[in-house]
Amino acid sequence: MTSPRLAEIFKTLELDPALVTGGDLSVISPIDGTDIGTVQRDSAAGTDAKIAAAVKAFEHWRQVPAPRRGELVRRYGDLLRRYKEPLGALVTLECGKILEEGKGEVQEMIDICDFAVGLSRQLYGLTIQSERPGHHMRETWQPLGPVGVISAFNFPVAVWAWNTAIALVCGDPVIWKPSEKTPITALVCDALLQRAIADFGADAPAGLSCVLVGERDTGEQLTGDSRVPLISATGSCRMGRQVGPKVAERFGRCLLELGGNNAIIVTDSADLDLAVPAIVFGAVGTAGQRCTSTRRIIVHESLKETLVARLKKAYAQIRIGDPLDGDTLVGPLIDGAAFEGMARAIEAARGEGGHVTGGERVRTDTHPGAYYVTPAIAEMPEQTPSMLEETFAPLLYVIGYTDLDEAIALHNGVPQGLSSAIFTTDMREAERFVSATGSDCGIANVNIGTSGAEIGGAFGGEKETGGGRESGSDSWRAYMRRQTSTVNYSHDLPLAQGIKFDL
Ligand code: UN1
Repeated sequence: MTSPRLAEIFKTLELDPALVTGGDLSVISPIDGTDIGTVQRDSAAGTDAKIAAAVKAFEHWRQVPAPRRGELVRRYGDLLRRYKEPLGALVTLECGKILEEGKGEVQEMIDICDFAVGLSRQLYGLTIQSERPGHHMRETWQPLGPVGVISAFNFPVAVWAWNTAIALVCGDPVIWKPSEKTPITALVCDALLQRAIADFGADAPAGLSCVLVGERDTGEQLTGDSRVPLISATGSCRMGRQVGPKVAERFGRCLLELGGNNAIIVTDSADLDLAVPAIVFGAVGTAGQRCTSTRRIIVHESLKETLVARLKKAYAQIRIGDPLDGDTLVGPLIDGAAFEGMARAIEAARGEGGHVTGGERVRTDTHPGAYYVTPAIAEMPEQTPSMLEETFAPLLYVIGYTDLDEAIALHNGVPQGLSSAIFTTDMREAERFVSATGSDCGIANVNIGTSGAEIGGAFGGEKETGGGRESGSDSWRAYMRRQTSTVNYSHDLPLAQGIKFDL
């Protein structure tokens, strides 16, 4: 391991540095573009063996009572509470989000563990009235089997935890293929879970959790394996387009959480003291690299000039720099490709008649190997073709509107459907936005921004976002199989629908 910061984090976590030394995949910190460690890729045979171990673990785990399974998740949550600081710092070191957000992610892990512990006593099914005398119908939710989790660099730990805490209480082992850009946080989260598993005793087999380190071919092997009944994948629409059909081909289940193109409508009655900070956090938080980041503002023409002026003033105060420094609000982009994507989108916006401010690369003298940018605002003449795409960077488009129907049509006029918000003090406008004729997204907020969802709700979106729901509410159902049972406790065999079949 080459990074003293990483060495210190490993020491605090009481983990073996061998985990990140001597492997064949080097990990680059986006903070300064340097190597922080190396991890070992899994071979195809190694991947196969890990999937087999998960299948074996399932045979036992599915028989452990759900509240007892919850006990394992509770212990894991305790470990996360203890190690929130170093784990948060590791998230920052490996993916570049600011420390506050790194710790926030660990907090999300803790919260979902708490949620899952409660859930472990609430995996309720229905009882149903039978049309036949002496019969009883019920629905039972049974464990499903090993769950494959594919996660992205931008939420390197929380998204896995949403899946894992729920899957574990549902009776399912988890096989995790993290982004190749953030394998260290994955190995560390797994090592801590293995610690909880070891302390738990014989009820929890080691194969309950594993990490597959690798690139696209490893992901393909996982998605193509029919021993894995559910693939929960977070990433780009392009990735989802490959994963979805591959899993469907073998009649597996997919939970897709793909790209967003999240907008905020700012109406003429909006409280700008709320709207401005919400937009700034949504657009520049995590350097615009959340799937829920605010990408488009649709503002009433009467407020457009005022809003843009206030946004520019706020943008001028944003402190861009080392995400480990407590003062920083915006850290680096993940890599050079992300910067090029942003530069291309800005060029396209200009070509479409947009007026763009920001978007320059900074700190090249002190951090030549890293990609720090000033967040950009693009005032657009209309909703142009380049606005229909998700650019994973702090680039915010602004367009005007005159009536709410038009604003909602613009809002919904993109292929993605993850998160959305309206800022208004008019209850008719607010209710319209969250009605059947309002936002078409999985998340529709009033007077709060598009990002920073709580774990208690179901998280996910419509259209090209993929339709999956993770995290809270009744998302757990995706991790179990529904079984309908009709039990005859009479001495006769009446058939349904009154059919007579006398022998
Ligand atoms: C993601 O970007 O993949 O709403 C997930 C949020 C977070 C989740 C984002 N709780 O910003």
